[in-house]
Amino acid sequence: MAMLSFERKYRVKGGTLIGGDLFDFWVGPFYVGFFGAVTIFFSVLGTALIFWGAALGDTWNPWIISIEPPDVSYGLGLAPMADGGLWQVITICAHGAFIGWALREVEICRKLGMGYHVPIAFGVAIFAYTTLVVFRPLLLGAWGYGFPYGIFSHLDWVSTVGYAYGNFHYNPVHMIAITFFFTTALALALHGGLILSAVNPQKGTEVKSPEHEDTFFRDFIGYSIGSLGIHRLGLLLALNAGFWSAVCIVISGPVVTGSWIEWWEFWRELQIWPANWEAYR
Ligand code: UQ1
Repeated sequence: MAMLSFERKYRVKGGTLIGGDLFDFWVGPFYVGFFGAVTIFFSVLGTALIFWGAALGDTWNPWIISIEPPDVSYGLGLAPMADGGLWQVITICAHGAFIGWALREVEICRKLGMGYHVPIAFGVAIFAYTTLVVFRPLLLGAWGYGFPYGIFSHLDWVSTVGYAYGNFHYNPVHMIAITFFFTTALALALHGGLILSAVNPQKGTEVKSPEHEDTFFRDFIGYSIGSLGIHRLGLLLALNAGFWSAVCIVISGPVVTGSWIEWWEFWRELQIWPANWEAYR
């Protein structure tokens, strides 16, 4: 069905979670809904507060502007606006905008009678952000453990926190997260390459079928996961990348203190090694 006639068919009232028919309309191609209004409200307010914070700072260089969280001495209390309070309100606005965006996706899924896979996937990204700026600061007892909102400043935060635990690459859950990121890239490269090789052929040659795609991988590695399976695998890999990223940082400090390098001493300390191990050399 042509896109425009399909849209005419599906653009009907209903499926909203909140607000009834009040926000149930489109602006040009964009569905609005109650959560579209929520997202616009928090995005505009949050962006304005970032400009306020930038005006209080000493640079307009977009690379250097930074909205800093409060000092850890404020603990879990509210800080004055110019001393980390802006960061706290901007964090609330970010959550309002992100969660509004996710629920707007849910309403669109409901209108179309589709599954909630896309908002659930986006929810995992929100969860990773919330872990950094809410869950971990709560567990450590101060909002000052959140990361600053700036281009270079957040990179410096990642570097400093990484080295505060010796060397973050020795964090085993960080290893798991990285492995999922790399495997996601491998899966998307294989999938994107396979689809283009089959359905975007040279001029004058025929488009190939899913049987060609399956056969390529059966000939190559003796197994094809299938055209539905590859998308299940891709979603699984990508969600795990975000999830284990959140886990690897939330355990750094709240669960494991000190160095991730020394953490591996547990292996030497296991009571499975013979006392006279040197005799075996
Ligand atoms: C695959 O087997 C498959 O099924 C035909 C795809 O669907 C189009 C793919 O995109 C890819 C990449 C594979 C190969 C993947 C594995 C895990 C064997």
